[in-house]
Amino acid sequence: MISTSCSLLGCGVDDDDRSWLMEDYAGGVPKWCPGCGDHAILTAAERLLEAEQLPPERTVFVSGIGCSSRFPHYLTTYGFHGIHGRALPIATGVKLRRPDLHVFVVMGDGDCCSIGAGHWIHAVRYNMNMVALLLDNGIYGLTKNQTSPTTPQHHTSNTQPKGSFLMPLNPLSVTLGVSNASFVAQTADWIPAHLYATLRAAYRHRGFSFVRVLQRCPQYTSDLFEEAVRNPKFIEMLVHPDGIETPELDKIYTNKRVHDPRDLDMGRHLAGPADRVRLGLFFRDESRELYEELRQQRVHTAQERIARLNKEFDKYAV
Ligand SMILES: Cc1ncc(C[n+]2csc(CCOP(=O)(O)OP(=O)(O)O)c2C)c(N)n1
Ligand code: SF4
Ligand SMILES: [Mg+2]
Repeated sequence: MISTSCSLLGCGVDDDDRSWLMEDYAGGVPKWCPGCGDHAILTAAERLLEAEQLPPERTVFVSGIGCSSRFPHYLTTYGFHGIHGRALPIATGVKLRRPDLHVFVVMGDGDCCSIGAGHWIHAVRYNMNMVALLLDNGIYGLTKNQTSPTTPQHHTSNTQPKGSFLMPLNPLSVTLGVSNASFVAQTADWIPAHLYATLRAAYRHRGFSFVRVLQRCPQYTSDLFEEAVRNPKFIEMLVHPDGIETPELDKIYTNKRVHDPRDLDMGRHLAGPADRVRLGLFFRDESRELYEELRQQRVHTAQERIARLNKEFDKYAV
């Protein structure tokens, strides 16, 4: 941190006097495997925090359980390492009570699309102003190699050693199918410029921003994105002046498709099966209603909160 302010401790220095560097947001040393895509996603998040100058004490990262869900430990913002599959209801509660906070949710594919699937659908429908990141490595990483809903068909794992029986669930199509969806994007951990631009667009969107990040897990699904990592021809960038633009990548990723993110039907079509990986903004609509505005609640003062707590405790006093 550059300046000397200390408004948290009540020294009376304005928040405006403070400024933050990327390293101010760095928490514990990540324990992820070498080459894990989560490292790059964490770096992109730190870049965003610095660029947007988000005060750590007004920013919350909420997660469930999984390798990806260790995210809050590695940041100095507030964090809530929650329960498997329950990151979204926790974040919903935080945002409803404290709409002034910047809320980010980090989930794995097991966390979001399996045990947390019910919460995911309703969080999209609630459309609260927060960023939800699905770090999709197509496997349960933390528990060491079990099939998840996004595991490709025939991929072998500890739970399905003869190969996954089912077609994988498509997180983009699911999200785009929920009423009140307002921002749906896809990016990849190995393309830092696109990853950062996507996080920035998601943060700036007014509403629930769902970002699926294709995340490499060299430990259990090392072949999952290999073709797309090695050969940019396997990637198609969705581009539009109102979408996610990365001109610095133009010479590398030459497959481009103009897609107006207001076109939901086309967004759904593009999210469907394809012979290449599509990255970019599939849909955005800022006019959709936010649940926290429909349910606007007054923020209580510290004294009021203490009084309410004491009243509650008094009920159980012997
Ligand atoms: C209620 C409950 N069920 C199961 C588990 C065991 N568990 C912990 S993490 C996890 C899956 C993690 O996979 P994913 O969400 O894809 O995250 P990743 O580790 O791949 O980042 C499971 C099944 C648990 N902690 N709690
Ligand atoms: S098991 Fe996979 S997802 Fe977990 S830290 Fe290692 S590489 Fe990353
Ligand atoms: Mg996973």
